[in-house]
Amino acid sequence: MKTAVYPGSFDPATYGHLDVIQRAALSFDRVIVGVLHNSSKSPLFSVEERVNILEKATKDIPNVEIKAFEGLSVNFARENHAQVIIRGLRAVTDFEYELQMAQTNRVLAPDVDTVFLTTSLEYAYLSSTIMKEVAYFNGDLSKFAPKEITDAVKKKLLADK
Ligand code: COD
Repeated sequence: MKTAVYPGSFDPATYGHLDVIQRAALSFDRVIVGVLHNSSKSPLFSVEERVNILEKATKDIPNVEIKAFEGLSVNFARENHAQVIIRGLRAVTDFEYELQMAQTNRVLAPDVDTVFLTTSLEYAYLSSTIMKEVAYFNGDLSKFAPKEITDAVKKKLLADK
């Protein structure tokens, strides 16, 4: 069985992330999305909220599971018997960081490979950070993520204003 993990912050998930998940699910028997619980960062959404958001958004894809994880992505991959780490690539700006991370992961775990899925053109500009920035100024988020997610982002960001 070919298993892939797709680790990330997903704070929160966007159409860009969901597109990568859908496409990975076509190529692997099992895709486990790993939501990083990083106690040194203060994300907008708690890890439980980020997991919940992704579970709802991927409920119709039978071979996708969502799990929280702490620590190294390669350990998360090994714990889940995954042969592959999926990462998304948007632009050259992603490439340097992603290459360094893939190479480091290969040194740490030669049995786990990284597979890059290039962004779909319509989501090439999109990130969770961009979505939160537009939400903060009460802009239209409909192109960035499903309504359930964009409503949750606005609720969080506009409640404190
Ligand atoms: N289109 C395509 N791909 C996209 C898009 C888009 N619009 N938006 C985001 N992506 C991709 C990103 O390029 C990334 O590959 C993935 O989706 C997740 O994105 P984010 O921003 O939610 O998550 P990141 O990049 O902050 O996640 C970083 C990790 C949590 C994976 C990383 O910090 C990590 O592995 N941490 C654990 C410690 C570790 O193992 N470090 C590596 C050793 S150096």
